Amino acid sequence: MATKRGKLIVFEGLDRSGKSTQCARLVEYLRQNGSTDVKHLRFPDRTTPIGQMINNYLAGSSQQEDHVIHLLFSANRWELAQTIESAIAGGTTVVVDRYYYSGCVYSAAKQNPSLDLAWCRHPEIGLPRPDICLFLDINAEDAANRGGYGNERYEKQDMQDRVRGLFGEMRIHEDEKDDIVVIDAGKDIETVEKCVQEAVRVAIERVDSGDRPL
Ligand code: T5A
Ligand code: NA
Repeated sequence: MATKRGKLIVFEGLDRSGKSTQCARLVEYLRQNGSTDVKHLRFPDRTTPIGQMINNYLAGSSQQEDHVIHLLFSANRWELAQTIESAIAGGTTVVVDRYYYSGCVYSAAKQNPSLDLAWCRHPEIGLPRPDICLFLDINAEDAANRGGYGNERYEKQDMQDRVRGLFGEMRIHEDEKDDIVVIDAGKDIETVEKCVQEAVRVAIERVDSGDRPL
C-alpha cells in the first residue's frame, strides 16, 4: 500500500491567542496517537539570516520599510517551502505556528495605502497550501491580559483589532473558506485543545478519503 501523504496543519491568531501552547500540545498528541511522523515549525523562523533581520525588526532594534519587511516575512516562508513539501510527500505531517495568513494580515493592518491585502498576497502564492488553518479566535483585550504582552512591535490594541478584522477577509485560494476553522480561544487550555483535536481529526479524514487532495 502506498504511504499516505502527510498533512499541513497551521495555527493562526492574534498575539497571545495561545498558538504556541496549542501547537505544542497538538504535536505531542499526534506523535502519540497518529500513525505518521510529525514536524513542528514556526514562522517567523528566527534562526535563519532572514529570520534574524525579522527578529531585530520585531524587537524594535532595526527599522525596515513596510514592503521590505513584508517580503522578508514571505521569503522566510519560502526558505522552508521545499522542506515542507518533501516532508508531506514523504508521509510526515507538518504543524506550523503562523503562516501566510499572518504574513498578509499584519502587513495590511499597517494601513499603508500601497500595501493592501491584495498586494500582500502575491509573494505568498505558490507556497504549500494548508489542509487546515486553525484560527484561534480571541478578542484583543483578553489576549492583552495574558502574560508577556506588549514587548514586540505589533502588540498594540488598535493594531490587533485591525488584524482580527482582516483575518476574516484573508484568502489566497478562491475556495479557501473551507480551510479555515475558527476555534474559540477564550476558553481554558484543555477545552481549546479538545476543539483543536476534533477539527484536525475531521480534516485528516477529509484528506485521506480523497475529498481534499493537495
Ligand atoms: N508576523 C508574523 C508578521 O507580521 N508577519 C508574518 O508573516 C508572521 C509569520 C511575531 C509577530 O510577527 C508577526 C505577528 C506577530 O506580531 P510570534 O513569534 O508568533 O510572531 O509571536 P506571538 O504570536 O506574539 O507569539 P506568542 O507566543 O506571543 O503568542 P501565542 O503563541 O499565540 O500564545 P502562547 O501560546 O505563547 O500563550 C501566551 C500566554 O497565554 C497563556 C500561555 O500560558 C502564555 O502565558 N495561555 C492561556 N491562558 C489562558 N487560557 C488559555 N486558553 C491560554 N492559552 C495560552
Ligand atoms: Na507564538
